[in-house]
Amino acid sequence: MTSYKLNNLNLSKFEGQVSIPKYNRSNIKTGIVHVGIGGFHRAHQAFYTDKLLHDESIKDWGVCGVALLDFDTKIYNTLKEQDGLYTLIVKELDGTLTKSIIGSITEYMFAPENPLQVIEKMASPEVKIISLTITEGGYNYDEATGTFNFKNPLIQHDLKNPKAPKTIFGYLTQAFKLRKERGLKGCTVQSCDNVQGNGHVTKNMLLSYVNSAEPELVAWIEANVSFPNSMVDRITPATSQSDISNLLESSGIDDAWPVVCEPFNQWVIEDDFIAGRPAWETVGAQFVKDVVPYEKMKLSLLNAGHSVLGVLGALIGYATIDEVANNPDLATFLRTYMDNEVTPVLGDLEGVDLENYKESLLQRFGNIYIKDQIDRICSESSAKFPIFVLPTVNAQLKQNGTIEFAAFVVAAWAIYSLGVNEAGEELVVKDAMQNLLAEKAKAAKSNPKVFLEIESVFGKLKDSKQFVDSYTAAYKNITENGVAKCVLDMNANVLKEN
Ligand code: CS2
Repeated sequence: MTSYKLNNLNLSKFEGQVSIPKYNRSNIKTGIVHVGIGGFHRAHQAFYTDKLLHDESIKDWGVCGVALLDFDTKIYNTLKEQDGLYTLIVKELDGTLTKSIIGSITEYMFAPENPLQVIEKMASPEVKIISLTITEGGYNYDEATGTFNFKNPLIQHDLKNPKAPKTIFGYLTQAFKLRKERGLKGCTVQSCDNVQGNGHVTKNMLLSYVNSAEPELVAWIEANVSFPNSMVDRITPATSQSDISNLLESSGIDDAWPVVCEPFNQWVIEDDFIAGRPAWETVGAQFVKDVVPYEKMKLSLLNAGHSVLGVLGALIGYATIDEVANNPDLATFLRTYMDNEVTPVLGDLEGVDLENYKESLLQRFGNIYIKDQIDRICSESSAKFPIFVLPTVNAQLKQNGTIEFAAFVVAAWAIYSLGVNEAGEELVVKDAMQNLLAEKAKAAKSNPKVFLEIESVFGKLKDSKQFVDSYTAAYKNITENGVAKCVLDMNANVLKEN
């Protein structure tokens, strides 16, 4: 099949092959600056916004995608070469691929190259929303102190170099400073990351930074910026080389970085947009008064479920999540964790069919076409465990509930952090705290508790005798018998108890 480079000029050539944006992209004004244009944003918010822009009357909600980190050069260059266009490939449950070219990213910027351009854009009056996918770790929250981490060298850099920042906090501060000086209105900062109370956390972290960098701006932000909480969901594995070549061969689309994802998508948002917002509810988003229960449910069941399968699966030697989820023993283990340890702390989830939700998660994890990489899931676990798993543990400990399965997973993570699986093969440990994790993991071999001393991850968990005992026993058990055998025994014990 003849293939063409994906860009504006060639767009119409793909019509008929895949769905393409039907709206006139050159007429769309930028209303949203989005920071973090990785796969997730492109499978989620940009996808919803693209659907919305198909209503020809909507012209104000184009997205300017900002690549924040040096490391993001490749995605920036790709979007630049492709005029912001990319292909979204949905891997349906029966293996069919539904492909659409997404057009909602109409501008793109590379912050390290031109920080002032990004600050100006964020301060521009037509921009009503600054949205973020900066990862769990990007919020710079210190679990040990419950406060903003001023020790982070990048934060220190931003405090010293306000006009050439490196973190989102430096950018937002400068943009709001300009808005204030120019007598402009404020806007909404919308976090789209997997963080409990992501809007609240964004606000608290930003205000801590501003209080130090530009104290006189605090009151202006409090009065002029809103921070809605939201729950975001769509499993988006890393794009593989074969995804790229299949697209080229099957549809003739030469796209350097398509995005692959599952069919399921959900976006639950608090309706708190100080400068207005797109009618995302017309394309499937839900606006609710209180998003907290939804977030809690998703983080502690879906994301924690991922971490459970990821860490256990990695040690056994699996490569993708579907392989682990389709192992009946591990699926039973996960389901028991969800039922016995997570469900009791979820509180009231009015209108949610929890049984159905848990069942559907196991199906989504088991989708054999998604091939979600365990390496992706286990990456940055030091930022994920405190959000996905440990709140459940702390809540269970408070109400004298069981924490045995969670303690087992934490023990597995300590062993995982040694960087070798049970077959002696090397694991790709990718984590901002990698060195410390490895150091503690080594020391944990003779004294497992040492791993729990990483306070910025575990907080005060090392002081809980119940947790430490359960974790230590699990650590010993895994080392002696291996994950698979332990899982089998734990499942059998649960059966006996019931
Ligand atoms: C995953 C998430 O990174 C992770 O550990 O759990 O990326 C997950 O796939 C998304 O949150 C799904 O909505």
